[in-house]
Amino acid sequence: MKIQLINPNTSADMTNTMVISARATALPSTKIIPSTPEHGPKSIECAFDEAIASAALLDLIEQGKQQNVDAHIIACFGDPALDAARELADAPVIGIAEAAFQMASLISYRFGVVTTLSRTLPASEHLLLKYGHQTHCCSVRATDIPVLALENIDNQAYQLLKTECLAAIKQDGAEAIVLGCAGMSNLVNQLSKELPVPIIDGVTAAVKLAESLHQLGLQTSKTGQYGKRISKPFIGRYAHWAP
Ligand code: 2AL
Repeated sequence: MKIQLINPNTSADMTNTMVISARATALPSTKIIPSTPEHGPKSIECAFDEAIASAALLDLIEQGKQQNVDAHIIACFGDPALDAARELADAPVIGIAEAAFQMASLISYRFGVVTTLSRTLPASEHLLLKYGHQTHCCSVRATDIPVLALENIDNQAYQLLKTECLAAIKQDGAEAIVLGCAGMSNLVNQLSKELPVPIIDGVTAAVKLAESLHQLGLQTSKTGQYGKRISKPFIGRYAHWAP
C-alpha cells in the first residue's frame, strides 16, 4: 500500500524524522510517501499557525489523491484540517492525535498526554473532548519545549520530557503516555525503555491504523459529514478549488 505522510509544518528536518519512524514501523510492502508544504509556518503551535497551515495541507491531500495513495496521515498533534481532509479524500485520513488516543485507550484505562508548549494544552484538551476520550485521559502536561527544539533535542530537554512523563504516571495516575508532537516520534524507543508504562507515538500509531484499514478494505465514508464538499466558485489564490 501507499501511505502519504504529511507533515503540515514546513520543517523538512521534522518530516525526515517522522519518515524514519514511519518506515521502521511499516510493513516491508508499505510505501511511505513524505509530503511537506512549501508555504506556511515552520512549526504549528497555536490556532493561527494551524489556520495558515490548513490550506496548504489540503493542497497536499489533493496531490496524494492524484498519486492514488491508499491512506493519508496528518502528522501534527493538533490534527489540523482533519475533517476537511476527509471531505476531500476517499482513502482514510488519519490524524496522529486521534490515532494515538485510540491506541492508548486500547491498552490502558487512563492515559496521559505530554506535549510541547503550555500554549498547546487547550488544543489537546479540545481534541480529547471532541473525540470522546476525556474520561480516560487523566493528565495533559506541557514540557514548554518548542516544536523546533525537538529537531536536535539536547539532554536537558529530553530529561524535562521524561520528568513530565513520570509526573503524569506518578502524580496523575497515567497508565500509558501519548507523546504530543510528531517531532517526538524518534524518542519513543528510548522513553519506552526508561519509563514503566507503554509510550505511544501518533506517527507510528497512525501508520499501523492505516495499514489495518487498508487490509480490511475500509475507506472514508462518503455519506454525511465526510461527504464530498459543496461545489461552488472559489476565486483568487483558491480558484483551483472551483468546479
Ligand atoms: C506539533 C506537531 O506535531 N507538529 C507541529 O508543528 N506542532 N504539535 C505540538 N503539540 O506543538
